[in-house]
Amino acid sequence: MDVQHSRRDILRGGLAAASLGVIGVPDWVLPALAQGATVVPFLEFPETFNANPAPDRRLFDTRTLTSFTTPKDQFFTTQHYGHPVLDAATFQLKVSGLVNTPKAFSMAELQKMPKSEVMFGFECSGNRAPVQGLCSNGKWTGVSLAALLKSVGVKDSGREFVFLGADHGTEEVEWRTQKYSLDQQFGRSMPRDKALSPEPIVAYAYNDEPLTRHQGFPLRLIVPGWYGVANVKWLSDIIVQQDPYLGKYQARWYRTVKGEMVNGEMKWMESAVTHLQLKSFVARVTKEGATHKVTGIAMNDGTAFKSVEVKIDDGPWQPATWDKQNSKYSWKLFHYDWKGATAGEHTIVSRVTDVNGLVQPTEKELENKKSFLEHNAQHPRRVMIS
Ligand SMILES: Nc1nc2c(c(=O)[nH]1)N[C@H]1C(S)=C(S)[C@@H](COP(=O)(O)O)O[C@H]1N2
Ligand SMILES: [Mo]
Repeated sequence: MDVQHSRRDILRGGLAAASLGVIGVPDWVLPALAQGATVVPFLEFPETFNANPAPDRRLFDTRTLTSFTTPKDQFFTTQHYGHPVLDAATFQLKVSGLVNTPKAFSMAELQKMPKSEVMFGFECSGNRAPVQGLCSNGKWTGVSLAALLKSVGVKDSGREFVFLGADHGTEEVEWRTQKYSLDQQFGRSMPRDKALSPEPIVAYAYNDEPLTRHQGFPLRLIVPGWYGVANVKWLSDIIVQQDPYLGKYQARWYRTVKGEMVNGEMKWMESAVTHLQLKSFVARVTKEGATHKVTGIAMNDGTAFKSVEVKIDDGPWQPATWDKQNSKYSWKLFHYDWKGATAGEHTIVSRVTDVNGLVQPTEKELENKKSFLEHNAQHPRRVMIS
């Protein structure tokens, strides 16, 4: 059952939907703080988390979450070479390599092409406890990447699609015993199937306004269901080639190092950071009268969810309620009313399960993951109830 696509799908889903507690639940809009309501502090939350090294990096304070889409000036931001300032009037997106007609597109040309849009929430692959602030959600509008590529004619031999940002820096590139100091642009790649799939968008707008400079003005790649790093900002070049691209931020920086049991043997594998791993966490707790309202965020690659549950201390897993605005590639908000909370310290944790039966892992189950990227462990929050 596909619980996240529409209310009708949810109602058709019968039993599983009932277990989510979605039937008969009023459509709720995320509330700002109600009169007399207070935000319950998270005990491990470092209050100085956003002070440094702002403004180059901004984390979203999930405790202030009051809207489904993140306002543009609160959208998290992080990047490797600062923010280039580009002039939309002279900007060009150059498409070259294994295409029939290499072409440079102006912003005016792109804006005349048919529009595509997607509600997409993503996190940086480095997002993790205790802050979980490297994630946001909103509506992206632009041109379908597949349509753009079809308009220049991709050759059959084109298998690797490289996306370069206008941002660049000097990198020490090592090859065997040699070291070269080279000026390189930020670059990422995708295989042919992904690049020509219907979802990716070359986006020029966020929540119906031009992208901010932080978000990649005037143009960025949006790859619904993939980690932040795939969404190349200040997108200036698309190069179609045959062989895998092995730039620093593709092959070296964004890797996961983990041990996996294969045929009864531990294999230490290194893999690329691509699609979002199944994850949820408690984002915000407010006290409203006798009830503690828990709001959480869940994310994955677009695979439908089966359930999201919340657990207090050593109690049972309890079903949470989905926000009706959730859509396939958005972040998914969920809600849980915690009644009868007693004074003192408590632990509150969430977990999601997808329709394939994949369950969000515990910290313990991730112990063989050495590197911190793609950290989708269940995240117990400690709160003090007064
Ligand atoms: N050109 C360019 N694009 C980039 C990056 C970058 O350094 N340069 N960083 C990536 C990473 S690691 C993330 S998490 C997202 C962050 O996007 P945001 O700043 O809009 O949140 O941008 C991605 N796109
Ligand atoms: Mo990232």
